[in-house]
Amino acid sequence: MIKLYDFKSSPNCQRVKVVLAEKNLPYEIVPIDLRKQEQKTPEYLKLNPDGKVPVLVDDGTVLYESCIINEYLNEKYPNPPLMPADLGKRAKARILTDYGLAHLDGPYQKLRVEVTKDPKEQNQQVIDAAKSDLRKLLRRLEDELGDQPYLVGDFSLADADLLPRFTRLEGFGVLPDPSLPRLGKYLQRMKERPSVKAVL
Ligand SMILES: N[C@@H](CCC(=O)N[C@@H](CS)C(=O)NCC(=O)O)C(=O)O
Repeated sequence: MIKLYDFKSSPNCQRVKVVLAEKNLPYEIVPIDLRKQEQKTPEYLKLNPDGKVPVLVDDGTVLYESCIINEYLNEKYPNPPLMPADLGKRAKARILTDYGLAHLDGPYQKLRVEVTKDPKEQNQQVIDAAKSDLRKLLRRLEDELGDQPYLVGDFSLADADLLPRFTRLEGFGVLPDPSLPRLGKYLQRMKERPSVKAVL
């Protein structure tokens, strides 16, 4: 059976659990407590030399890097398919995933660091600037979404991969926002999917 080395609230683990649920794949969870540094033990480092969760083990194949794990799951277990048949759209799903993760990461990390400080030490100017930068960057995803239900039409790996980022943006008060109405509705739609409900 598939094994997932998991820390419950980890966003990187959540995107893999969404895909496992979408594919209806049974799996065993091996809890790794990040607070106890269980991800840095010599045994764990043999699975993932980066010392991070998630790790997925399937038929003796050991994998890390959550988005790459999701690509593997989609290729090994093709039903239901979570990438468009059209190669151009597939590439687009990857472009949007990269945009939502890498391009948003600067202001996202600034905001995350600031809002997780003791409230007395938070700098409101830094928070406001990061939120404003994020909303500007999110405009591109708002436009890409257009009138489609999901980022490239049907639900895909792009949606699963970006879900944890969107839920955290909601938690940090970036979303919903009147300037991004489609993304607001999209996030609600995502949260109604059984796979997402199971993970959140
Ligand atoms: N790029 C990796 C990042 C994994 C990652 O940063 N995991 C975090 C939890 S969300 C972690 O294990 N942090 C503990 C540490 O760095 O010691 C992926 O997508 O899987």
